[in-house]
Amino acid sequence: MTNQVTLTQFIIEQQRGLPEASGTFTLLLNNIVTACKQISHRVNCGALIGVLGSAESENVQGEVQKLDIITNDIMVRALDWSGSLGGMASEEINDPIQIPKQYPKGKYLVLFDPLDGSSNIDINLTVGTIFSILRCREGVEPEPEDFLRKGSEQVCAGFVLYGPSTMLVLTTGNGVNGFTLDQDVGEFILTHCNMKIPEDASEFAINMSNQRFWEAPIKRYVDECVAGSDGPRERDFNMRWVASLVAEVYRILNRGGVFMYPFDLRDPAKPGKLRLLYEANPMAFIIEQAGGACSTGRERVLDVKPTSIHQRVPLILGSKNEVERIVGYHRDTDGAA
Ligand code: AFP
Repeated sequence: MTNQVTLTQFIIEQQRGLPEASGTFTLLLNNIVTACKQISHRVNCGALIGVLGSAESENVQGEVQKLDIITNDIMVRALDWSGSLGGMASEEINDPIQIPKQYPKGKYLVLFDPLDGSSNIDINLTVGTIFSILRCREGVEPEPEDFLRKGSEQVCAGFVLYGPSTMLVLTTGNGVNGFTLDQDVGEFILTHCNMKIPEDASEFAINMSNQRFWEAPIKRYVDECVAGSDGPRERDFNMRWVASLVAEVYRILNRGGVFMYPFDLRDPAKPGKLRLLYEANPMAFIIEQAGGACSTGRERVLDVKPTSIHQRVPLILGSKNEVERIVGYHRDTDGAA
């Protein structure tokens, strides 16, 4: 028997370290992982199972859905019966998802994006599932306000990457660990212990086509990266843009870098594209636990007080020294205003 550590063993051993643990969290995490294995299978089948384009309908974001709604249903069905949840919130559903009356309610809330990067599905590029877990009052129907909690209150955050391999990246506040799905056995195996992000980096990720809508601090940072060794940074930079947050974050966890989806001058009511509760917050928790930093440019993401479930925020995350430089540029600009 190899000395591989399965996700199940890892979670149970972590639970042993929490004397008050009742096993409810372990069951919840196990159910999330089961849902993600099912989603991985659907994604890996791609056009073979004919779902691409079949579930044509508009979601609450006004976007055409394909596998989005199917993966949302997989997550809901895997979680709603467990007795561990007071409720759920999904990128695909406008209002919080209630636990059916026939099931007991529990002490956790799960907020998730079932298929991040879904516009990549049709072109067979990496997509993923992002989830965030909060505690809630037990046995009562959660109010919308129960979901509107700062990211610093998360008890767990993770994402599953459906790429060349299927990987789970997870934090419960004691560092970040990566698990690779052994497709033959159907178990996630610990392959990336205690992931740490290099504090310096020479790779940035941003959608350059939005350049004319950026604020000055972002323009300054990107211009300096593009100027490379001829400019004030005196070294060359590389650029990446996968249009899939999970892929960008996983790359940064492995080799450093900085990801930016900044405030966009096009529509002040839409301060960025990424959603706070089920994209920015879980990624911020993971990035900080791995030694990186995550900011809106003007505020630590985990300190942002949410005002609505589908609220968007500007998102700058990655290698600590690069994020701090960008935040400094925002301070310079705001201070000069
Ligand atoms: P989709 O899920 O609609 O593909 O959006 C993915 C995403 O929210 C995030 O994963 C990417 O980093 C970002 O949007 C890509 O945005 P652009 O398509 O504007 O580059």
